[in-house]
Amino acid sequence: MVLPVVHVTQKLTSQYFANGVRKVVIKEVKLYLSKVLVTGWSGYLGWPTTIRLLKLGHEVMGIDNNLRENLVSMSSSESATPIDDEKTRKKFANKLGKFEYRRVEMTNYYDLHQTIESFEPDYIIHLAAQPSAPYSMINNFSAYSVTQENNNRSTINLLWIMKGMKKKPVLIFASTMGVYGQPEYSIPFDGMMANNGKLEYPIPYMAGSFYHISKTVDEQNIIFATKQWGLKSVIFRQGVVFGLWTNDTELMESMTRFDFDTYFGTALNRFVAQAVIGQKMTLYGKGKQTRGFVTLEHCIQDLVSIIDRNNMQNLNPNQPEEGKPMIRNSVTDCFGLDKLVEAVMKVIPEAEFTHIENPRKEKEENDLVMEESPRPLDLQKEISYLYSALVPFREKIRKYYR
Ligand code: USQ
Repeated sequence: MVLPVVHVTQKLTSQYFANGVRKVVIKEVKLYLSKVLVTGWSGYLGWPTTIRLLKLGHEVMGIDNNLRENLVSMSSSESATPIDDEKTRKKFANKLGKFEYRRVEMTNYYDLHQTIESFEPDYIIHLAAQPSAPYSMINNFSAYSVTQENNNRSTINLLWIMKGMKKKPVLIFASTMGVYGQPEYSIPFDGMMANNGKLEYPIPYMAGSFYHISKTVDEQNIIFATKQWGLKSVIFRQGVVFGLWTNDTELMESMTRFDFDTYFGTALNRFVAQAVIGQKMTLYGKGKQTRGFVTLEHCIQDLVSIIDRNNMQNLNPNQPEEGKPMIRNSVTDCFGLDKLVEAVMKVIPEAEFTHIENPRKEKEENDLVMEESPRPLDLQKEISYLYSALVPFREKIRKYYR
């Protein structure tokens, strides 16, 4: 297997204590460092992913067009957490490593092409998209121009650019568990369906919104182009991401964004934001829908583990081969929405909820079973961290609900 991109030799110091004697051992190790292009770097996932990559020694270029920020403000809301401007974030990022950012409109093929050619990434983590299912269901403009056209054009531009590159980067595409819909069968680890014992076909797509359909089309285009042109790609299907805590929280002077509004706030994040201001948590329908949820930390770990080969003796099972698209789920555990509300009420006893008529057309009740086992999670600890992190921004959240 052809491996690394950049070799760096580092000296490691280990300490042993024997009979009270302290020994220092200097060890030579090789680190495999990469150049990573993060699209959507200034978003909820993009910023903590950028930080983690820099901390691990990778070089990062971030691109963004501020779509999320603009759409949230057009929805009369804003991030509950303060977001530093690009220059301030860059200054902070540069304390950790080599980081550059550019304002790039990914639907503009020429600009995107120039940016990628000049940076020559080894990996592209593609997070930039209109990410909201309810936003995509407002009208024909939100469904098509802002969601499907924007998301699909950006991804197809990336694929054609990659096709023409001599040294082809690996594409890591942020997709969604929503492409499965609410299936009755258990979801396989690699998202593929057996054909005569061979895992070959993606399991049927049953997306439940124009947004989720945009991800379905993106996936199909990636699978097709990967096979046709011998590209390397990983389709990364994440559950509903929640929380504000990551392993880098102590280090981060600059917080990531946190949306809580009807369109861009996702379930558990909204519930905690509502509890912070004494607003009843809005449980849609009976609250018996089950979804895959993933903590912010797990999601970043999963994304970065595709790139990071340093802890795996270079045998990272996440490395895709040419022409063979790889599918990965990113989930901590599956929960019914009512269970999440109960968990919030355990942490914040004064929190209340109300059932409201479901504005979405979805199964009232479903089980969701993943073939991979759930990861250890202290849900109450996550909720309680999130609650304390949001308390200072109470007024901003209250303003939205007024
Ligand atoms: N829900 C409520 N109350 C609320 C908000 C949502 O009960 O106030 C319910 C919804 O009815 C739904 C569930 O919570 O059954 C999840 O809704 P959501 O808004 O948290 O998440 P969703 O629309 O599915 O989309 C989010 C992200 C999207 C990502 C997706 C992963 O916006 O970018 O792709 O989660 S997944 O859901 O696994 O497809």
